Amino acid sequence: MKSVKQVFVILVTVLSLVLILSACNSENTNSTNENNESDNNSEEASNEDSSGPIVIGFSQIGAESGWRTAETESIKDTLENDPQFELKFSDAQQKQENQIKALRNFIAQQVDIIALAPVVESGWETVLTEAKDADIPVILLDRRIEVEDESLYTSFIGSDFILEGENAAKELINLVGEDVETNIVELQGTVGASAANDRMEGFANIINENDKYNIIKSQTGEFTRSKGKEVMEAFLKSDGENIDVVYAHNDDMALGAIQAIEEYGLNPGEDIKIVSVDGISDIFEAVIAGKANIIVECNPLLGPQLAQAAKDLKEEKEIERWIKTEETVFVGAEAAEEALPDRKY
Ligand code: GZL
Repeated sequence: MKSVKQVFVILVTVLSLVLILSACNSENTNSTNENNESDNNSEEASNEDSSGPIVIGFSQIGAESGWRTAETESIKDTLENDPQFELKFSDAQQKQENQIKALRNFIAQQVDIIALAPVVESGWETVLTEAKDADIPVILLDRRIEVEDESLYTSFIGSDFILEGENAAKELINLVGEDVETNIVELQGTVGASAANDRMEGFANIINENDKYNIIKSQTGEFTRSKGKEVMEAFLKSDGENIDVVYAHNDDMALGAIQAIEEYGLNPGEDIKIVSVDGISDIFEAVIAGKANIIVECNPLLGPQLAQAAKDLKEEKEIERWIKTEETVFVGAEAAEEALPDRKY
């Protein structure tokens, strides 16, 4: 018959064994959890790896200007040299119907993200609704769109065109003087493009406050050098001696106008002042040569911002509705000469 003491010792031994075993067990559980967790992490990691690159379908407007070419290069350089991305590129040759076709293609290929530089502001509801129904986020590049349902696009990466137009007018009045009778001809960008509509609006906001400044002619030069020259030739033919300033919505049209003014027999930059938007290197050369006067910068190097936005979207992070590009203004040959060596487009 076991003594009470012996029974007690046995009980204590059994109890401590149970405690030790349960402690080991919970340790194992933790480590199993940890293992599971690390398995999950590695599985997640492998998932990310196995999910492959972020596929971006980019519908570009075309190659109408030096600015547009610089934007395309920035996006291709950024995305095509980074294994995190696969870029599907489409050039619409300035036609909205080609952009709509390209977007439908991207939807059919189930890309991860659609990037769209919309040639004009309207006519996007149907195809963007198809993208939304396919759960493909759309990022607008460099031009805006007008839609009732703002959820049809996730973000706009680009400039404040109204501010660009206002800055162009303010710098012009600074250059010429508030009390000087000044007749302006305006070379508009592509009809219906937000960049053209807003640059016109911003410029008029300031000019209309001063009755000495008058926009006597305004017509589209389609953002191209050749059309800008052609329209300027017509302006000179009808109002030559009466034109004091050219306000061009982009450098390519300004450079075409400079050519027309020289062929007409006047001195661009002196007889007729030139105010232009974009900031491609050719316009810096023209200002340095005294053939143009004011450059309002519009940054086309949007590749890095698009890449960052795409990564953030993939990681389900919030992105800003408007990812703004920072820009400045250059007035006169000295400022242009100083800036030119650092220009990247
Ligand atoms: C601006 C862009 C405009 C440029 C032009 O973001 O849409 O289109 O100013 C280009 O040079 O053609």
